[in-house]
Amino acid sequence: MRITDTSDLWWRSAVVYCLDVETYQDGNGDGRGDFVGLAHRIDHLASLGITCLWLMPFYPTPGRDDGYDITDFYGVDPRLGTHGELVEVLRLAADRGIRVIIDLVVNHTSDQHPWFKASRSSRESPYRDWYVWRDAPRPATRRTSSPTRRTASGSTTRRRASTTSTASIASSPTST
Ligand SMILES: [Ca+2]
Ligand SMILES: [Ca+2]
Repeated sequence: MRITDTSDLWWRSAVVYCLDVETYQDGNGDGRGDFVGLAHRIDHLASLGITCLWLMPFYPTPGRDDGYDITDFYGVDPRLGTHGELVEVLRLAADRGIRVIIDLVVNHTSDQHPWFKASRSSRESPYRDWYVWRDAPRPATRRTSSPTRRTASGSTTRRRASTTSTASIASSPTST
């Protein structure tokens, strides 16, 4: 018997609910969703029968890419709450038997992230090769307005538009 035969395959039977804290429930009346609001909705989510809560990015961000342009992977966007309020949501969810998973956006950052700023500042920066740089602008290519594209086989795949836009921000040394 392999060790994987007895591993926890919880996701196979999980009921996953994905939400953006910013657009879900406002807890302080400023018109923007936040962790205090989400905390007050945990029992509602539990009553729906969900077993896993999937949170879209809630990190500090300049907000140019719907929160996918992150400036601190360890932070909480102060407009959405504090680390303590995040922990309270995690505690409440765990108490109701709900797992919490989060979007960890590791393939790009905001152009305001300290890693990017350091990388951009010098070819000798230890962060230089954390990003892809080129000496000349990439030749203009035809851009499509739709995030949907066709694969060679003809099937349709959906790309996250935000990934495309931030990647272009992070890979262009001429952008600011
Ligand atoms: Ca709010
Ligand atoms: Ca968002």
